[in-house]
Amino acid sequence: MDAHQSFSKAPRRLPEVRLVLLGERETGKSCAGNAILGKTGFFEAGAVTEECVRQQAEVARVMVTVVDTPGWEAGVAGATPERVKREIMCSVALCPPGPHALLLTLRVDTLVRAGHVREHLELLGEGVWRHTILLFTHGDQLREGVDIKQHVQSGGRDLQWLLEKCRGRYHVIGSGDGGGRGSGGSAKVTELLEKVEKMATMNRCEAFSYCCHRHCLMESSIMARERSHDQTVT
Ligand SMILES: Nc1nc2c(ncn2[C@@H]2O[C@H](COP(=O)(O)OP(=O)(O)O)[C@@H](O)[C@H]2O)c(=O)[nH]1
Ligand SMILES: [Mg+2]
Repeated sequence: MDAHQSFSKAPRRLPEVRLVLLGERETGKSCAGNAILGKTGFFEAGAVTEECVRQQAEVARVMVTVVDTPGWEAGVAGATPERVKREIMCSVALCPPGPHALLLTLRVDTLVRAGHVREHLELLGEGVWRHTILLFTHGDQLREGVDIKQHVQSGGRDLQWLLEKCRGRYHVIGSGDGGGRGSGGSAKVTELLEKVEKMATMNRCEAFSYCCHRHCLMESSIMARERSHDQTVT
């Protein structure tokens, strides 16, 4: 049986699935978004994502919405431009009433810095962790003989901290996963959607909406301020 069909036969609580991809630049957010939606070209991979982009597709007879976001730079704390921070804060407003899951992309071949991740993720509030799944990307780059479970278990303190914050939720994806780069990979997407459903059940199917409203209000007040500033200077 096709993996997507088996997902469609599983007990379903969510009539649709809404996801937001967050992470450092070049961790593979846009690629992962394409893999989830089953086609390359939904999101522009390999180029800097300047603004949030929302795309939708039916996956296993469920409408899946994915919001791709600009990533933050690896490096010094506090160096992320306000523009990127604003995009992160408003990403959740692009899939009202809020995403079921935030997928935090982490490359398997790069050291994780929890403080840096936290600085950006908690722009959405401390409640963000309840809805976050660690999405390991570049799964094809795992060291030979090491599977994702071993990679996670042998990860350093920063990774363990993130894992604990996400109550052990993680998934791995790599080139070839998803309909875009080969049909054999769709099982990985199916598994991911099942994990999202499971987490949503734990969250009583409540979307990540509280912060969404708070930050939408914040955003509209920023925009209003900018507009009034424009009017003042012209
Ligand atoms: N080998 C490998 N390369 C990947 C994978 N995912 C993304 N890439 C490459 O990593 C680069 C950045 O990917 P992209 O999705 O644009 O990252 P983003 O900046 O986080 O959106 C691109 O050149 C992709 O082709 C993966 O799973 N495996
Ligand atoms: Mg991108």
